[in-house]
Amino acid sequence: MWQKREDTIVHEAEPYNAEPSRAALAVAMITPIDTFYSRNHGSVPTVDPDGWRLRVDGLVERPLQIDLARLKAEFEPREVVATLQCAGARRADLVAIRDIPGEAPWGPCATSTARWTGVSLGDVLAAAGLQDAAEHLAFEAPDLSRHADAAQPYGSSITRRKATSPEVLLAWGMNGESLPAVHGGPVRVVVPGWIGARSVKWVERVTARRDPSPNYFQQTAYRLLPADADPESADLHAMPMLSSVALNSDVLVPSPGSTVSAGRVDVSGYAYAGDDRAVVRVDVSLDHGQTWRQAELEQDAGDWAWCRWHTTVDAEPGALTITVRAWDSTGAAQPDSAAGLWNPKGYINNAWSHTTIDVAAR
Ligand SMILES: Nc1nc2c(c(=O)[nH]1)N[C@H]1C(S)=C(S)[C@@H](COP(=O)(O)O)O[C@H]1N2
Ligand SMILES: [Mo]
Repeated sequence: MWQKREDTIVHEAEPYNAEPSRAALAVAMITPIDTFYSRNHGSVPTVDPDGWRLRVDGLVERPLQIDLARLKAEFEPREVVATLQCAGARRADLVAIRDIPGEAPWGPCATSTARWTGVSLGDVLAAAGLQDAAEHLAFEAPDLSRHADAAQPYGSSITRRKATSPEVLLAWGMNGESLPAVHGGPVRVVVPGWIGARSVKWVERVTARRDPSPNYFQQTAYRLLPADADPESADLHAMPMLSSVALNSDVLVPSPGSTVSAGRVDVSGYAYAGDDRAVVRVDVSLDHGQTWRQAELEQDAGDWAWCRWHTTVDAEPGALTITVRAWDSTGAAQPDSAAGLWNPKGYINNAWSHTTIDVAAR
């Protein structure tokens, strides 16, 4: 479906929610379009590129209405290699601790990297003239989600500070092709370093506001609740709205449960630090975190892309658990326990990952 690989793991066919296998995701720094995960809250809308318009309104001096040709002609083209990661990535490890009803058990591959082409949102906002009072930029899309309480189209917002950073794009290109419908074509927002939910697909309106978007997906979903909160009755206003992506990492090869031959085993994976942080080190442990060795980091693809890593371990016959954790440029490391991070919506599991494989005698 949606021209994804045969081995894609489909959590839900409609709305379409799917992530690649670890082996497929491991292949390249830039994730091919047929491999890139896809997360949808409603049906993928069909938006005619010729009829598409972007409205820019709210707290601006000059409200705009721009078609695709003008967007391409009037603003400087930009290309950014950026990783998107869903706030629900690695939820499966939280579900294993305690069930999370109604949320897909995403693995680590709700994480993918593309070369995005478009224009800086900040350039378009400058043309509209942001008023001083504008603190948030809200995005609206036409896709209707039944999951929202009062069913409503998808929307979200980001702060003025992030929205005017040059890496935030209105993108129409993905890996050199025109943006496919399932990824938000003809035009989507790409907010590098922030949870995927803020990169609104099929964007048709940008509104400058004093406050965050009133949309369900800003106000209710994507808030981090404490473990003992009831999502139905919690006072959400006291709970943070998720923005930047947490420092995270996982093993992609070998996959959990696979069998390898004893001896030298190549291990590889990714690490990712959101927003203005960078991955500086990745550690691998073969004794559940008692002792660590450093993995080798591969050359990165710029500030907004994940960091791929690899190492070789000497494996003895029997069960082997490979534990991984990353460190970022602020000196922070991932937390050790997924149990300690469990939350009722299953967001942001960035605990050390444990991958257990079978090592067969040669
Ligand atoms: N309009 C719209 N934008 C959206 C969504 C959506 O359902 N509708 N899902 C969001 C979420 S939660 C994520 S993780 C990313 C996924 O982008 P992708 O499908 O291109 O991988 O899109 C975001 N943008
Ligand atoms: Mo997401």
